[in-house]
Amino acid sequence: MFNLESALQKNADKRPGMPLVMGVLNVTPDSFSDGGQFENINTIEKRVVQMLSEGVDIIDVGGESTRPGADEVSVDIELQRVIPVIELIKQKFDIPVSIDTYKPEVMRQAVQAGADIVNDVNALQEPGAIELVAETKVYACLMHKQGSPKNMQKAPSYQNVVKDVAEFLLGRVKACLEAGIEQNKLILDPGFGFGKTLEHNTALFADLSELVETNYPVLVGVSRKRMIAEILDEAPVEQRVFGSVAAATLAGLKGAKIVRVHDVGSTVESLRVTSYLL
Ligand code: 8Y7
Repeated sequence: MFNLESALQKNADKRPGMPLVMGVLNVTPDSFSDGGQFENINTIEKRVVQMLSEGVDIIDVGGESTRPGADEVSVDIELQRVIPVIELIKQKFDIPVSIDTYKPEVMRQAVQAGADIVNDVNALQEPGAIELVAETKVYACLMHKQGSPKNMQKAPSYQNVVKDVAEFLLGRVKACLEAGIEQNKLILDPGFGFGKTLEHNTALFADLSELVETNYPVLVGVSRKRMIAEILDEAPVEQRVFGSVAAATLAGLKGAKIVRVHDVGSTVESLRVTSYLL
């Protein structure tokens, strides 16, 4: 069984102050950065082997794109995409898997197939999601978002984005604890780019300590996102690697315990050098 605390401890011994690297494995035909590359299971397996060789710590399997403007997919299609992939990873490799979904039925079958972490951009708000995590005792990443992927970038607005996000996440923590989820099973994530302008994202990054100081492990996902493009004068997706690596490295320095990235090898290199010279 995967134990996040000992993984974090082992990592802290090896690379002090540096986060675990969660590698994105999209199993969707419409993912903006890996679109259409993973049509068959052999291609997926190759990608997993590559991420492992590059030093990935957790593999995040997702079957429904949550990028801004994306369409929703049915439970059946999502299951058809992700379950064989989780089974394959768990049979062939020794690596923790997270399932990127907000749907309780997908969570249930993914956990049955061996998933160790539920990565929910909806913070377990779907009816049945909290209960599922409480019963199965898996880890859960609670992410903040405003709106839904279809409309969230239209007009994001906050009183005080840092306070609003922290308040929301701590409210979800309370609901999780009341439902019987153990405290050490929770991970918090401000949800960069999910109903946030560049200003909002910048404020959340600047005050990441607000979440880090809760003592829950913080996950940061900024890889290849629009905020990187905006900082880099509208860089297209293939030109966001160095910016993404820089942001993930800084997130680690600011106390993030997990970074979710597409470019595992370059991120791991940056983190290794940074932690060595720190
Ligand atoms: C995040 C995420 C995405 C994130 C967590 C993308 C599934 C969009 N972003 N999960 N998922 N945090 N926990 O650009 O920031 O990768 S999808």
